[in-house]
Amino acid sequence: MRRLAIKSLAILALWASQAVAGDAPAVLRVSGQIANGPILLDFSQLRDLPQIGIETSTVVTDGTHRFTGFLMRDLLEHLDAQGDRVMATGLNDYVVDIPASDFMQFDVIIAHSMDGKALDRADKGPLWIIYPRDDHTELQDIRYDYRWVWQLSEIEVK
Ligand SMILES: Nc1nc2c(c(=O)[nH]1)N[C@H]1C(S)=C(S)[C@@H](COP(=O)(O)O)O[C@H]1N2
Ligand SMILES: [Mo]
Repeated sequence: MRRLAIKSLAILALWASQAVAGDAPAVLRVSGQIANGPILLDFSQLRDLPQIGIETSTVVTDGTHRFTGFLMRDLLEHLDAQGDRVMATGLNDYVVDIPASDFMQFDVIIAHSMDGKALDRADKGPLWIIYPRDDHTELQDIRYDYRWVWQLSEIEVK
């Protein structure tokens, strides 16, 4: 009984360390070719990255919106990522492979807010990959629309 309790505690501690990054719940898991991965990041860690705004239309909203988040290339650099692709996964298990060259060529952000309001998990949140669609005609293409992963939960560097 006593041994069992100790074992349960150990499992609980492990679960806690995996589920919680810092003090707050994790919102993004990053795995694959990074310096110290896999890593779980919470909102406060993500907000420590330089915050960027992008004003753009999307294929799933009316009109233009102001998205706030951080540059994908800043996150990858921060984690010392080595790879030429990123596999992005959403909470609904949607998965897409994105060439890392997109992040050098364009200011692609991982947005946490739209028009100053946190993205809702029930809608496209908590995180949504946003391309600066209105600034580049070549981004107004179905090949890029696939890469706007909403409800983003994990990225794997390959
Ligand atoms: N999490 C998640 N992101 C996603 C998708 C999805 O099913 N789940 N669909 C993708 C596709 S195929 C496109 S064209 C765009 C727009 O999808 P929507 O019109 O279904 O919202 O979002 C992309 N991001
Ligand atoms: Mo699509």
